[in-house]
Amino acid sequence: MTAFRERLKSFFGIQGQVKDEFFEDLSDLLVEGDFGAAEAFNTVEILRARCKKDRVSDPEGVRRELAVLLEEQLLGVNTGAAPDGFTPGPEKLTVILLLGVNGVGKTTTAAKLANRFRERNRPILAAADTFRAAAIDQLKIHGERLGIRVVAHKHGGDPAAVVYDAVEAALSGGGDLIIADTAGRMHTKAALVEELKKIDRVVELKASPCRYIKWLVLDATTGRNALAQAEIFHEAVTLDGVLLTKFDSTARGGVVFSLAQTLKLPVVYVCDGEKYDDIRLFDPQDYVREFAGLV
Ligand SMILES: Nc1nc2c(ncn2[C@@H]2O[C@H](COP(=O)(O)OP(=O)(O)O)[C@@H](O)[C@H]2O)c(=O)[nH]1
Ligand SMILES: [Mg+2]
Repeated sequence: MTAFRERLKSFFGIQGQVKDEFFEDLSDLLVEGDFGAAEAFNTVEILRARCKKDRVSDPEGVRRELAVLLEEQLLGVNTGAAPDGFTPGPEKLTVILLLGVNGVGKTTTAAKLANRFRERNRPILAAADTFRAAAIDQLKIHGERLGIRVVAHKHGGDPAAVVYDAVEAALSGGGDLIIADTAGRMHTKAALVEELKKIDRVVELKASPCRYIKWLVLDATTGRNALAQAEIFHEAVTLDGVLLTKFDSTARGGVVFSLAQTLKLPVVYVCDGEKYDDIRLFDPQDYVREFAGLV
């Protein structure tokens, strides 16, 4: 359990009746847990009103009300957002684009997803991060270990061309799911948008009708910075969801509520380690119970 969770747990562990400053302290604590100031304030105001209405005045009762409230916030945007494999429908293919800044865990997560989805699908990994030579090799190594096909070009090549070849490989019988690792460079938003527009065009022309998904990978340990990244990417390319990585480390986790409240973005998976199995579907109820120290 992280130090933050310990704090939250002991905060609710005190005896006696809650007063106004209890709610103020709670608001500060949520901010420490990576809630934004505005989201923490709003959440605590609603909580205070509910506790008054329901005549809840003990810390344990407030904690339970908080859990209900947080769960509602997540359930509002997380309903049915998390698939675990794709059943073939009218679409020939599913194309998943993994976006995100350097080092958040895109390549690792691409391998984890491919490994996980192969129970229901025939995945192909596309090395569309052609910007870093190491990324291509890294993905190839995962592919070899897992026995999953990797479509790759040379370092410096065109990412859209890699996706093109991956789609071709899939449509000629090699698979039904493409997981594309991208460079997701953010140094200029215009460059990112341009690169992705080209990939969009390839997917639309070549793979259609397909299920086309854009997931942003965020490092949970970066706290509020993760939200800033999500804002930029979402505005640039309209995301379908978020994957949180490195939840095994010091992540406090409040950013998930900001993603839901301010961007209406669901979290689909949480990764908590470097092994292939260290990925699980995001479960709003479990997440809140963990966050609020109820487990
Ligand atoms: N502890 C931990 N490390 C992770 C996790 N996901 C990725 N990593 C590590 O983070 C580092 C960067 O990952 P990588 O996939 O190369 O990131 P990329 O630059 O976004 O492709 C590597 O050392 C990974 O092993 C996770 O869930 N937990
Ligand atoms: Mg990478």
